[in-house]
Amino acid sequence: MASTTPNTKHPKLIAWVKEMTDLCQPDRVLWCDGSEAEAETLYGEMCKSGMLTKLNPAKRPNSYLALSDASDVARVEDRTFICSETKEQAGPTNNWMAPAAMRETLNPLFRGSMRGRTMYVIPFSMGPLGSPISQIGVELSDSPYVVVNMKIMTRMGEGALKVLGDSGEFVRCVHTVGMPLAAGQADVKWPCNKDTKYIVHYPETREIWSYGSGYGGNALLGKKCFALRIASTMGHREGWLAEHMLILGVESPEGKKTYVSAAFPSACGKTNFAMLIPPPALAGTAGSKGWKITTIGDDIAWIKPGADGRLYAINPEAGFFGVAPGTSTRTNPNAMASMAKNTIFTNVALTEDGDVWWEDLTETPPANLTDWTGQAWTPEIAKTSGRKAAHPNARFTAPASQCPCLDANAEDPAGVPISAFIFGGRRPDTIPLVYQANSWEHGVYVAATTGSETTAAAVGAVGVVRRDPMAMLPFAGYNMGDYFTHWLKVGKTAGAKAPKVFGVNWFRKNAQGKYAWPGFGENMRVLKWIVGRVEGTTGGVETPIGTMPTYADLDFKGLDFTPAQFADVTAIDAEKWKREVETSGEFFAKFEGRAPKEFAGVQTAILDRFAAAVASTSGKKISAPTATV
Ligand code: SAT
Ligand code: MN
Repeated sequence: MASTTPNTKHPKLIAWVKEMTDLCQPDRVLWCDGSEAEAETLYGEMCKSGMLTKLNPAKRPNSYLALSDASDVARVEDRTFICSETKEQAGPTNNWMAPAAMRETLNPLFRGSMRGRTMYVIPFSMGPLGSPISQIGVELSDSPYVVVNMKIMTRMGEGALKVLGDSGEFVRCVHTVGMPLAAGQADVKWPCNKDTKYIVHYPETREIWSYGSGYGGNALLGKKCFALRIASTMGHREGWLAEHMLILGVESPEGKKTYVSAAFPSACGKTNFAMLIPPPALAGTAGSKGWKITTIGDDIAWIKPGADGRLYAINPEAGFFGVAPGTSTRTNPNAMASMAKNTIFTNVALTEDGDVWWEDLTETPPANLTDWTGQAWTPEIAKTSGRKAAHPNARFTAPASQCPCLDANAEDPAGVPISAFIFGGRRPDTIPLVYQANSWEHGVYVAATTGSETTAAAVGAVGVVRRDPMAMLPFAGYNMGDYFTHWLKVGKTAGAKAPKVFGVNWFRKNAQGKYAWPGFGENMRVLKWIVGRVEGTTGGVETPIGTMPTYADLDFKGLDFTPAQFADVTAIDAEKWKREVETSGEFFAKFEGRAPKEFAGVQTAILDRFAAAVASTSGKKISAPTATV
């Protein structure tokens, strides 16, 4: 149970908690042990205060619904700062303020910020307890919602303190909702500060200060703030990678396991890919063994060189903080099973029988719901007003241990060896279904040029490629130019043991403007080719952009997919690639000479190969590969 006395002897931790208590002035301080009893008590208190609604235990055992303030529903990138010593260290893609100036800004805000509230001391391990790749953090927060979410998302409590011991290093995380209560003042259901928000990182001192938001990545500081922004700077210094990547295992019918790690910008189906279910023809039937996908993580990977020179990855998280809308038994049965119980839902709709609902969970929406803003909702209301039942960024927080396809080695402190990196975005044209980079340098270039084409759903111009290198644009804790160079270095050190790198695109459209690839479970066919390339058992053809499969190289068993359709998803056009290289070059120019010079070499090689190919086909366009090498 949470206790008012420290459950540690760590002098620096105790002193820091005292210092923060003096600054934030909470009514009381509770040291969390991460026990079930502690969570029970907090859930009970939050149901009483109205912050949570307990769901029907017959439908959704031990699960809760939180509805946030309507202004506090997502990460706030414009309020996110990397306060390194110099602006150059943060680079052109991060907001920066000098550490001293930021401390002067934050100190008055944090002074007295927790009045009327409890400060919870939340020790946690990112990664399996005691793994050489794991790191310890301690979050101080005045939100009980943060405590119960951190219990699901991290290894939280006594175990983490034990690893920390009396003198271990830890990342200091302070979080306040920024809404102190005067004596006798009633609380609101979702406290936050509507006017002022700061998500601040000090890489040099490994500190995170978060003010004014109670939501997800702004408040669960182990996730994007620590596991990506701070950890990426640690990795830069120490020779490892903290990446916005899923990790999955591909098991062949013979039982051989290959691990791959993949990065996609948001809205590309990352969680679905991490939990992919192969189509029946590849999955095998009763009696015949087939291909199987197992999940290590769906969002973040920490990757370190092992003693044998290969790169080993762990998932620093212990749960999934996934987007609910669009998730269903059709798109992701494994995610649905993961959230069947012991789950916190945020900003989804409530059904009449005390369960949850969101857009596309079922084909036919229920007749009556309470929507995420707490108002009555019917399909008619949705039709006339366009009002959604769930917020588009509504989330489920579910324990990874409940995932039916969780990999047997998910808790292995040594991590799993990565054989391939995969990068993809939403590209209606230009980028083929899959291609393999020719070298590590070329692979890092593929990763660094990752991006999605903008759609009408986002503000700004439609149809331009928004670059999101390694899907890390909002998460790199230092200059992305240096980050690219670091990637080059890590692969160079691994040498021949470096993972192979692949670009993919599940979102290619045909001449009719329709998606040309079925996606979802069918992506297994691409994974099978990738594994074959890693093993050296599958063919491919060299093209100006790398090695691609021919129609015969992909396994289309059980799928009616014609060579003409294959041409739709694999054609590469010299003119479009010229533009692709140009716009990538414009993006790299933003880094003022800090983007690696190797990228220019890769670009020249691509253009040269296109020129040669066009010449050899007497001016005709290059089309889908037909012959294998
Ligand atoms: O809010 S989180 O950062 O945890 C999730 C996301 O936006 O990717
Ligand atoms: Mn993410």
